[in-house]
Amino acid sequence: MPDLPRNASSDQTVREAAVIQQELASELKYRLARTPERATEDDWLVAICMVVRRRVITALLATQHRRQANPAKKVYYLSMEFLVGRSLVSNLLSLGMLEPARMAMANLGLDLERIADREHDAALGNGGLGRLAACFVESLATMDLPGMGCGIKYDYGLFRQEFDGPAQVERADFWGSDHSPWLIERADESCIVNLYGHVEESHAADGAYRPAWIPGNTLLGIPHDMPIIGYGGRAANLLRLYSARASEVLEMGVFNAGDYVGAVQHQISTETISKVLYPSDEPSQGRELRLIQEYFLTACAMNDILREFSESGLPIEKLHTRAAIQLNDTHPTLVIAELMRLLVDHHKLPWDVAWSVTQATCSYTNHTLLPEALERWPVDLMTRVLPRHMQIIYEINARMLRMARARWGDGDPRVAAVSLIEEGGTRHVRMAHLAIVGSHSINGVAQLHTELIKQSLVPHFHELMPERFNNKTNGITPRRWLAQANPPLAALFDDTLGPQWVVELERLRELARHQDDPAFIERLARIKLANKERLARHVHGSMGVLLDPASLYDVQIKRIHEYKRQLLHILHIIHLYLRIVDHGEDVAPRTHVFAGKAAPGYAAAKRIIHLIRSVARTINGDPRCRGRLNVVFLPDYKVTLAERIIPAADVSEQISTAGTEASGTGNMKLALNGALTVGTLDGANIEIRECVGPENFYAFGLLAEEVGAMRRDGSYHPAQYAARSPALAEVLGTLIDGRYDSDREQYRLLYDELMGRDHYFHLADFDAYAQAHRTIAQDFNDRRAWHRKALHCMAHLGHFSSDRTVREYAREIWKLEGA
Ligand code: 26Q
Repeated sequence: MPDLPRNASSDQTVREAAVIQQELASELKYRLARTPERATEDDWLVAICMVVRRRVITALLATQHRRQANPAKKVYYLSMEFLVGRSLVSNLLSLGMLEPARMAMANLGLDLERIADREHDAALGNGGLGRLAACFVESLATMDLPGMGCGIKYDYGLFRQEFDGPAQVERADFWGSDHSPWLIERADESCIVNLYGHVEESHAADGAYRPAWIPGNTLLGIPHDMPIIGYGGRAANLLRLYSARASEVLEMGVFNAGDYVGAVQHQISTETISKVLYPSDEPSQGRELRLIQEYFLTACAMNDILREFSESGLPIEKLHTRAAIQLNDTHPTLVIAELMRLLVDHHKLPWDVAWSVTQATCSYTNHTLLPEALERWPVDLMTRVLPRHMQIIYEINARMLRMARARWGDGDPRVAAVSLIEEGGTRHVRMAHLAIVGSHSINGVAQLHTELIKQSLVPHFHELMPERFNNKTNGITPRRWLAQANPPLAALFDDTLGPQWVVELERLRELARHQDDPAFIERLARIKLANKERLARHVHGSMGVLLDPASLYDVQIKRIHEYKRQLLHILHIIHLYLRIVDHGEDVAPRTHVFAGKAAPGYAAAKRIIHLIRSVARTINGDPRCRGRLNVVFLPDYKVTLAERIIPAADVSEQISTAGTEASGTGNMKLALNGALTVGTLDGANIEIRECVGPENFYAFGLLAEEVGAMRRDGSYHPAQYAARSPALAEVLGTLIDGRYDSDREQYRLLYDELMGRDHYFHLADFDAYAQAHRTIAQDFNDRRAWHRKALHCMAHLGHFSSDRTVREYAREIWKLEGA
């Protein structure tokens, strides 16, 4: 059974395999000083990565050389997160080297799959936002568009998840980036980053205000480049990740003052800046280190952007003709103040000119509607860490408020609503407001989300500047999420459509012609079964749990968050369980697969994991459920685990409370791999449903509008739903009867929240959700009709390629040539 995609084997493959084999031997000998007899799998991993790295670098230099001859506008994608995952297989795939590499390894008596499985994931992101950034840089390279991702080289990625019984335990994820074969240190392009200190007021001879920022602390940003090779190997871009290092200049000063211990101390504290990725939902307000990380990224990236621009010889007023800066959420928003500072203080541009250049260069993507997730920084903190930037933010605000007053009148409440400063108690800087006023484009990530930004999140900004708001529905790269993750399905697509679908996903439309071909449907069914068997082997090997590949695999994999409603899913599983054990009913065999991490400080999310794992233990240990109901929570969800689970899914759970999930991208990955979706009309689910047709999408639940109305008028009373639905009442009762945990009070808080406030409307949607699942169970009985639906879905999902998304950004926001 193939685990990885296969390119056709030919004489050429044999020749290339021979070359690779020779290079492998050379790497092993001269880089690692090892003989093949003594080499470990990790040695071979290094050797094969080095062989691939040579070709990656060749492609990179060729791309840079070609572009130097013809300079064009370039996008800088600024993101605190790039959730890249592994790179060996994706690079092999892009370079068309998979088959020869496999053959070379086999000739040496080695298994490429086994070796590749030893690579550590680069987990430099939390979830959707970080993975989107990784898909975008891949699409940019594949489409040969000039672009660079700018991020942080964290020493520790997102924590590893382990379990102590049902409870999540976090472990540090040290991913060994200092020895990564995919990173090239560029110490020669290091930059200085200043922090703290004060602003000295002074005036130029002409009376112009010329402030000088006297920093209190200085550190170095060291770039590390990860080449991102486009599919087909024709172009490569860079993902540039900065690490922080103590600046020797400053250290010397401290030494001279005789404070030896202080100097060493200083080194420790500056180097913590790129030490660890913050888990989202961690209370970040007032976390000085996070603010410094955000500024560190911003300052390093801005330094590179201006250095590259200076090579054009153009005047700085033309920056926006050569550079587009995309802000991935508000996390890099300080770039607006930083660019203003550099243009006004260093390049001596008049404020208005500097402001026009900044706005024309920057654009902002919003990824969340949850009010508690909007970034705000205490003014005191910002003043202490970045005194000159705070002054600039005040000036931006003063000018914007003048405009708002001119428009609405002095006392109008809308004026205070758009202010960059939130008053009352401790004052805060509203980063989304800064991002909005400093950008020429503000986009949401799905149609509904963009509408909600305009109507509910920042309606007054929309009123002031409607032309800046636009939608860019998310997408995913079909290379990683189909060609790489699901080789058997990709092979079927190759056989049916030719190879071009990988870069033109809309070509999947032609699959629809095979909907009524029983032999084709049968092939699809077999592929799904093989993928389910493969996942079952993995689960058995890693957790010792046996799954039944003939059962329906119902999958919910994503961060654990109340709004994503894993709780609704587990309540429904309890309902199925009670139907079996208390009512003696027969239910169609099902396997429920969960995976996902809870932020370490998010107690409610941790309780949900605890409940799922306890219910799983109860159900899996109950002989009455054998062969009918199975529940697993797989530990340590990450890109690599997603690649394993997604091809094996029959049903994709996308059940967030309507109006809360900005887009979702797992919904796209699962559907593209032939899972049918049970989902609310939320985020990109709505657009997926439009594409695949309502008869191929199990929609249920309240609409965003209905949820919004009930929230506003306070008309939601969850206990009433429990009173009206015996099935629901029964399920809820088991949360506090000691069935899943010997401590009856273990899930009391959860129960009280559901019956009392139920902020995410679980109870309101429960019956509709259970009904949708009854339909699914019936439909799954007719296996041929089921796979026909799955095929119809896949055929109509071409729209959700990140190539399409990136092309829209490139044409409509970044204005890149050749997009
Ligand atoms: C902020 C401050 C301090 C520490 C962490 C953070 C932080 C980090 C990550 C806040 C939010 C995030 C991540 C947000 C995210 O992943 N949003 C998701 O973005 C996807 C891509 O657009 C969407 O598909 C999802 O709907 C959205 O939830």
